[in-house]
Formats: sequence, structure tokens, C-alpha cells
Amino acid sequence: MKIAIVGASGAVGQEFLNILENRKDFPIDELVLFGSSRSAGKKYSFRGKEIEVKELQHNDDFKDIDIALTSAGASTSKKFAETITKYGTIMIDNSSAFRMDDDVPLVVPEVNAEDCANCPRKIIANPNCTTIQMVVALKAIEDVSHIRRAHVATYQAASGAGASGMAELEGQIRQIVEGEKPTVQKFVHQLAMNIIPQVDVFTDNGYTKEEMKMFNETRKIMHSDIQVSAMCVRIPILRAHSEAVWVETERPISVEEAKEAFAKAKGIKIIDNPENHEYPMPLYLSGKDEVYVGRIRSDLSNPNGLTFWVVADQIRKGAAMNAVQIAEYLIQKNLVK
Ligand code: 11C
Repeated sequence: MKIAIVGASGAVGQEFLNILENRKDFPIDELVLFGSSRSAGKKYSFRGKEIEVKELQHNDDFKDIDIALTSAGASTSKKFAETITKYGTIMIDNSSAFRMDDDVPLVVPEVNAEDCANCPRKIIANPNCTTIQMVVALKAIEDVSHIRRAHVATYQAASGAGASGMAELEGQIRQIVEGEKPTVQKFVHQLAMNIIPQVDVFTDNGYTKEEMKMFNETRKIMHSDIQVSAMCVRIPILRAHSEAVWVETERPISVEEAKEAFAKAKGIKIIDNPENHEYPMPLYLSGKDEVYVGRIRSDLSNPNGLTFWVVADQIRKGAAMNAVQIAEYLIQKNLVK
């Protein structure tokens, strides 16, 4: 397999390198790195070799590439999709550019891997990180009883805004300790010592784009009429997003049934021992690949309701790892050119 990473110097690009380096079973004959003119020429080591980042350009560089893992922002994805896919390369795109297009599958392998088989444009979209971790958990419950609605409040790390978001939070903490005024650039307000109830821009209905992604992407991935009402919040931690989720199912599900469903679901680990103060926390789950679920209990306000807490590393399962799992599925099912 000849694999490309587009956006190799970004936070997700670096995680692609890290995952592929350590996933020894992933069959790579050659890895090619692409980036902007700013990143071109940077070198990264991979499986004992130095690889130089090439500038992403409109040429035939993708001719022999089987799979391109792209994470360079929606405008770059739109601009280069044709160049990347024109010789049959499959583009697994981490941006929001094509997610809601009818002829582009939006895939979380634990939920709808089989949608990969139908990709006429050779583009498979990777969902938004907050959606990915929620649908892995929702799928476990959906398999027991159809979920009519979900309410979710997110606690999103600075990593969602990329390497510069993390750098801004670290910089603000340093500036506060040194008695300086924190610099605010990436986020709409100071994030250190604060929480910001806004992720991305507002839409006409009062929800943010991030919140509407959780509504629309969840329905597409799960092939469901589920209603999702989200409140997305940025909190001052570096990486791994957390979510408080309330679901209403068609028939009441007991806590025991829910625990059993989570325990046997793909990609989920349960940490749920409240008596020992054990539940998923982002500090300890950064760098992990699974979706962690805890605080599983009945919703006191709804006889058909369940509530639980979900944590996953936003850069890994929320981005790079999900895309790599899609690539592995394509290879395993012989869906590559
Ligand atoms: C955040 N979820 O935490 C966003 C980042 O649509 O891929 C990812 C945005 C996206 O800021």
C-alpha cells in the first residue's frame, strides 16, 4: 500500500504518523507526506527513515497512492479533492467539507463500516470528533432499543482547535502565572481559568455549527431519525473531549442492560465504580484509542431515559484513529484500487 498524509505537520497529521508508526500490521510500502508551502521541506522520521514533506500542488503526485489521509482543513480538501482522487486514490477526509454530501459516506467503523463500500467520488468523510465518540456509545444502546432522542453537553479540549489551540491554552496559563495579560487569538475569549459555551460560529437557530454537526452527522452515520440537542462547551484542558449524554429509548432499558450493551460493544471501555471514585477522566485517557463510558444510570426525569458520561481522545479516536480504522477496513475488504 502506498499511503499519503495530507496536512502532515498539523496535530492530526502528526497523530497519523504516530499511529501508523506503531500499527505494525498496517501494510505500508511507502508513505508520502504533503503539506502547505509553509510545511514543505520539514522532515519527519517514520519506521527508521526520514520523510520530507512535499508541497500539496495540482499535479500527478497522487497517481500511485492508494489511500490519502487528509487533515488540512475544509477549504484545502475542497480545493484538492479532484487532484487527490482523479486516479482512483481514496481520500479519507477529516474535514467538514463533504460530510453531509449524499454521495460521500460518513463513517465510524464501529457503527457503519459497511457504508464504505458505496463511495462513488472516492471520498470517505471522517465525522466531527464530538460526534464520533457519541455515536460509538449510542450504537451500543441503539442495538438494544431504538433511541428517539439524545441530549448532550460537551466539555471540549483545546485540541479541537488544533496544535495552535493547545499552544494558546498553554501560553495563557504561563502568562497568568507570570502576571501577564493572556493573549487571545484562536478562541473567542480567554480559555485559561474560563469555560466558553461556544464552539465554532452560531447558526440562525441559535445553535452553533458544532452543535448542528452533532445533530446532522449522528443521523447520517446511524441511519436514524434520532433527535439530538447539543450544548457544546470549550474547557481549559489540552486534549480528550468529554460528554454528558441523556438518551430516551423506545422501550425502557435498565442500567444492567445498558452496562451489558456497553461491555460487549466494539471500541468501548467501561470505567464505572462510583464508590471508588472511578469514572472516565480526560487527563488519564489522552492518547487512548477507545471510547470510555461511565456514570451509567437511569434518568430520574424520564422512565425511558438513561444517562452516562463519555470520554475519548479527540485527536485519536476523534480524528486520526477513526480515519486509520476506515483505511484498515478498506484494505481488509479489498475496496482499494
Ligand atoms: C472542536 N470538534 O473541538 C471541533 C474540531 O468539524 O472536524 C473539529 C471540527 C471538525 O473544536
